[in-house]
Amino acid sequence: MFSFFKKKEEPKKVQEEVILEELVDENVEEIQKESFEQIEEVEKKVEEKKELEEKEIEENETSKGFFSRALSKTFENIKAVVPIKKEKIAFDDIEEMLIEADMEYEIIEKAMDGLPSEITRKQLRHRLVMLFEHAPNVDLSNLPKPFVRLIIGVNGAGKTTTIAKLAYKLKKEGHSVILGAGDTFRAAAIEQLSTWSEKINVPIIKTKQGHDASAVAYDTISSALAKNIDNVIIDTAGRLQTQTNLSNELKKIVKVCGKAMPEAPHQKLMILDGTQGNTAIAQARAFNEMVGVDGIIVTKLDGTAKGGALFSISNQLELPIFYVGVGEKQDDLIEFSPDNFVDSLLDEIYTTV
Ligand SMILES: Nc1nc2c(ncn2[C@@H]2O[C@H](COP(=O)(O)OP(=O)(O)OP(=O)(O)O)[C@@H](O)[C@H]2O)c(=O)[nH]1
Ligand SMILES: [Mg+2]
Repeated sequence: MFSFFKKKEEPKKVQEEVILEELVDENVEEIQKESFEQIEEVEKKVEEKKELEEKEIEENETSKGFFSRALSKTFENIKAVVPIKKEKIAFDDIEEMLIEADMEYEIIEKAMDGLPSEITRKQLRHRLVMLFEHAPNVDLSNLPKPFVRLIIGVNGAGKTTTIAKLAYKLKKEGHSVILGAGDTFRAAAIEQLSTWSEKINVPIIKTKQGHDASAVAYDTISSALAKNIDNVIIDTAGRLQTQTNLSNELKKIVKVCGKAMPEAPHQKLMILDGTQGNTAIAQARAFNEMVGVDGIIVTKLDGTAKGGALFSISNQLELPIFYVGVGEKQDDLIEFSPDNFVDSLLDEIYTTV
């Protein structure tokens, strides 16, 4: 009997133990699986964060690299004043360097007020970045559709070329674009933009020379609304028979844009020729009085030693610089970052980072 019970009991106990063990195993497995998944999740997040940080560093380095290559003429002049990189640089040398780069004296005085006789990178960086306090204030996540940009500026500043570069950039980023050939004053202007539109494969709305520019603006916005296009970029004439004519035409275009779409144009962008240095400021003021300017694009920085004018342009006009043009090709447009611009300049003269 005893043995019978014992015999019967034993397998039961074993069975229970097995079940218990299995249960424990399953639980452990479950817990292990869950914690593995959690670890994997955390590891994935860390990896993603690392990738993002690396991308950001890479982008900053690329942007800094662009500035130093594009502004090589400006930087050469600066290096003539401070040929050897140092940890601290004399006040007078910094002043001379900024004059060489075509920064206006008034701005230099303002930027350097109260700095010691030997200036560190950190001290100078803070003052220079401050000059660009009119940072772009656009909520990129919530743009109206289409987002309408009106491009204005004197003739030869680089309007048409910049429109092509901007359209190409937006397209590369996955946005749709339509161009409006609003410079109806010259036949060549319409042709120039048409050629670009074919080259970068972006649609264009145009009319004949001498026709109403504001009608082109209206049609371009209407077409974008009908076709669900993200961006409208409208070219304008840089010169008409008189300044009053130009002013009236621009005002009319702005008004008619608003009729095609409330709030349009969303950005009136002034194109300034960087080789003109500080004289471009007077032009911008004139256009600002005509129709109001929301931001600046400075072109032709590749061919000038006057890169320091960027400080004066932004500071005097109290406007943000959105992009800079650094060549004649569709790729030669850099998004302007005050931090990267100032850092690439300081990299040329300071040993410290
Ligand atoms: N090196 C250089 N040349 C540029 C840049 N941007 C424009 N250009 C050149 O400057 C010249 C004038 O440019 P456009 O785009 O025609 O200027 P615009 O303001 O449209 O001129 P109008 O139509 O006459 O009012 C052209 O030869 C362009 O190739 C730039 O960033 N760098
Ligand atoms: Mg043009």
